[in-house]
Amino acid sequence: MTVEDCTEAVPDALERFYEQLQSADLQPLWNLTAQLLTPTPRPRAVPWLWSRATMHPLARRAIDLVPVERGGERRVLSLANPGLEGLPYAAGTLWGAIQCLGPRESAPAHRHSAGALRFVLEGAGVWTTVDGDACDMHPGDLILTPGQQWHDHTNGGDSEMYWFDGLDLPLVAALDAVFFEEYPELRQPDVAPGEHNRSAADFPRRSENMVPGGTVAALDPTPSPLLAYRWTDTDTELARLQSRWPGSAVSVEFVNPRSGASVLPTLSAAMQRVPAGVATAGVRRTGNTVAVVFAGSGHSVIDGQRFDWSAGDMFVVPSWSAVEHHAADRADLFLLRDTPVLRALGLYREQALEDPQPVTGTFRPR
Ligand code: 1HN
Repeated sequence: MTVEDCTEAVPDALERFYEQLQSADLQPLWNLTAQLLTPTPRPRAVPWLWSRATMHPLARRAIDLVPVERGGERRVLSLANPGLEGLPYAAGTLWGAIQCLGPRESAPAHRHSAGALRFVLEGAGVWTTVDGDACDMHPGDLILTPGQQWHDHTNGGDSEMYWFDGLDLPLVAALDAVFFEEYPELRQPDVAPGEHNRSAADFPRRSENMVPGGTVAALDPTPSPLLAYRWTDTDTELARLQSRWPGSAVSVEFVNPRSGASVLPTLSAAMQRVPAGVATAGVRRTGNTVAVVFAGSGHSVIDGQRFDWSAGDMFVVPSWSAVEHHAADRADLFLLRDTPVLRALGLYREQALEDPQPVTGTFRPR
């Protein structure tokens, strides 16, 4: 065999070997290392924004066109991150959506292993019944429907109601732990007919239901027994923090009053208030964030791209993206995160950015 024969034989042999690996359902790590072991997280989800101006008329149209009934269960438009190639997920681990109910409609009772929360955007007269406790919903309220608890939504009034749904469904699906069940009837009975918001009676102290953002240390595999966090309390607490640190952004995290942990084992929920003309310090953190603009206007810079926003807009900050929020008018941002999961698994990291990010482009919403 000549030298030439040998060098020709080797590529052939290697090619044949790779074919054999493929037919044996084996893959060689030496060709995958750079793609699998990235120096820092490379989420497939991209920074993205859904404007109220686009979403609201489509949700409104769905009220006319699509009934809420068994099978479909909910009138929900999911935030589908374009980086996730058609999946109905806001980010790799988080579901985000706008849900609406027309006058006198009910969304049927069911339960699932995925944990959910609702942040109310606009409307009146709706309540969500959670394991028999009817929780009234007003704009700015946070309502929990923890995993495996029966829940249905009822609009007892004459106006349309719109809220944000946040769930850990993509994470639960990735863990192959999805369970779903319909309740035998359309609505569950109230445990105490006519008496709403029973969970609040046991936990009346605001100071135990919300804490300054970034101070939660506890982890708890059980969800909060308090099911509704009221905007009036959130607003009061933000105003109190703001008077202590005038001219700075402040935030509260909603907590489980029994343990001081995040509201759900998988999800944290917080509200950040940024005064007019103020910007938050730049940061990267592991884990995904879905932000819902409750009030005000401004812009966020995410990995150098500028995202302008105003009330009712929703946007995603994927894991390890650099982010800072700038308020034009005083802004209140509701923030949903998967932080408790990262912390429980020893994967949580954050890194303060030394300088404001240079802006290299502006996002144009569809
Ligand atoms: C769900 O049960 C609700 O109960 C909303 O309102 C959104 C998204 C995925 C799976 C279940 C609800 C949902 C959901």
